[in-house]
Amino acid sequence: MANPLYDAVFGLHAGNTRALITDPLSGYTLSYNDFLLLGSATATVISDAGLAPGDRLVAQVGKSVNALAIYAGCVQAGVVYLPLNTAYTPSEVAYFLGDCGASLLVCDPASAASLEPITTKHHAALMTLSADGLRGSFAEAVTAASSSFKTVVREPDDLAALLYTSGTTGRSKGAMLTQQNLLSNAQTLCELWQFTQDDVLLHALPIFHTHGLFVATNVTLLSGASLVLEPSFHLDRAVTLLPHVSAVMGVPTFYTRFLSDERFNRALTESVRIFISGSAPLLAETHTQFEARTGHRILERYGMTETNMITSNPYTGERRAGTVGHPLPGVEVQITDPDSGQPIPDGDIGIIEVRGPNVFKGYWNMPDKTAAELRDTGFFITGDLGQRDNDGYISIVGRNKDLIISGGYNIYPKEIELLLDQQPGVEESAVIGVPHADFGESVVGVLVGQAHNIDTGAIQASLGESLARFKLPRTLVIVDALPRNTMGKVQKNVLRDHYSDSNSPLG
Ligand code: MLC
Ligand code: AMP
Repeated sequence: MANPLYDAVFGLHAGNTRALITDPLSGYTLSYNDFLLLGSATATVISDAGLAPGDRLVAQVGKSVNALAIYAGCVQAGVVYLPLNTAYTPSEVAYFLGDCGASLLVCDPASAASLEPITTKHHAALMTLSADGLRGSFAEAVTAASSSFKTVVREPDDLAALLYTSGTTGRSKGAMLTQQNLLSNAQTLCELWQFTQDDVLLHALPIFHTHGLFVATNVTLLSGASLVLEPSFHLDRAVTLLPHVSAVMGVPTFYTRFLSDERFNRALTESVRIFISGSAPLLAETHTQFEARTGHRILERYGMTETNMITSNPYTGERRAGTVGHPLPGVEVQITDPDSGQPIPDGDIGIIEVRGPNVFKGYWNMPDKTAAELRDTGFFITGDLGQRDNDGYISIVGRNKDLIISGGYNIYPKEIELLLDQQPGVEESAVIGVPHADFGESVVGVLVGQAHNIDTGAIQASLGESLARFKLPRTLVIVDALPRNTMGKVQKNVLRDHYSDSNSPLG
């Protein structure tokens, strides 16, 4: 094939008049063919902006059909797509732009003034696209562009996307995802979850992460199904849309929010054949309550930016609460001893490692980090702690990495601690995740110092200048000292236990 990902996911739909995007409430639809034309016009704009195959395009834009077309346009033009969380601040964007050596940034018109100095510094072009996808210099260029674009030839091992994921050192790493990584995973999931052109997926996830961008979008496109493309998860709209869809993909917060709505019951979910959850742990309790209310057993799967999807509960077999199911067909999982790296027997807890066509190529310009996490044998060390039972079901029991997952967003404590340590009056700090009913976990910052020397309000304001709001500690507490073990290492588990029962200041 000339461009395996483009041809399989997008190109095969040329001339297809069925709806790719649909809004059952307003009656709006956009056919596959019209979306392909939009994607090709987008590819023309990208190419006319001077980007050659392999160049990087960074997009920090709201969720819209035109934003999705940037992904399609990049794949068709052979350009590496790098989507960013819309919550990132200019200083966060500056890092990504500089690190990847982007040629073009597409951002919201409202952010253009603050991002322009950054693109100038990094010699990248800047174009704008509004959240509804209709305004801005990029939108205007797409409207005027030719929708005939000759698809650029790509090899399976060529990069399709660069997705940044934070690291334990506080420095984000660009995961290099190839055409083959994305395509093989989408093909496997499409088959496993039995997606067909009759499906209508409620798509309320952001399209700047693996879950909403690759899992939800590629699977739908491959199967010829339709997407109800919601700008974000809005409970009332989602409840209203449920009778019109056959599939839902979400983070656990979607499901706990559904359960909090008294309209959510068996009748409302009759048309849905599959509810899929991932990106964060789904409590067994949520699984059970969900089944009691609707008769549906949520299908939980497990994945990571670097690996796409790794395991899934079965579609037809038993979906076991509290587990993430079996390795996907063609994907190998081994569970290893954290110290020796050797595989351990079923039932024992160790580090989950994964190998297969889904596993990324390495971190952008970080050979040492790549070597530390991707073994010569091809196994990627996830840093998740898990165990496999006698029936082959894998459970995730913890993390061997200092990571907080809040509402499906990853937050790396180190990044916040580095900033907290610089604040007036703060001698040192520790950032932990504590249980949160809505987001699963929320962020607590523990500061060492004297209360009269520390202005927590000023600290929050200072952090807000450089960090996306979802990363900000919801609570800051001041203590005399941090608990340490005999080796001098901060005992975060002790802090988590101490602050676990509340999201309010505990002193
Ligand atoms: C929003 N806020 C959050 C937050 N999302 N705070 C902590 N954690 C989050 N996840 C904050 C905002 O900063 C704001 O704070 C306030 O909450 C309201 O913002 P909002 O935008 O109205 O929030 P809401 O719409 O309720 O969003 C919550 C959410 C959203 C759960 C629907 O976060 C979401 O869609 N999450 C999905 C993330 C995802 O796709 N993850 C996949 C990663 S891929 P303030 O202070 O400004 O008022 C991956 C691999 C895999 O992990 O396996 O899939
Ligand atoms: P990210 O780096 O954003 O791709 O996040 C990947 C991490 O999300 C994994 O390493 C896991 O810790 C977590 N994760 C994804 N799916 C699940 C799941 N079903 N259960 C528990 N954790 C999950």
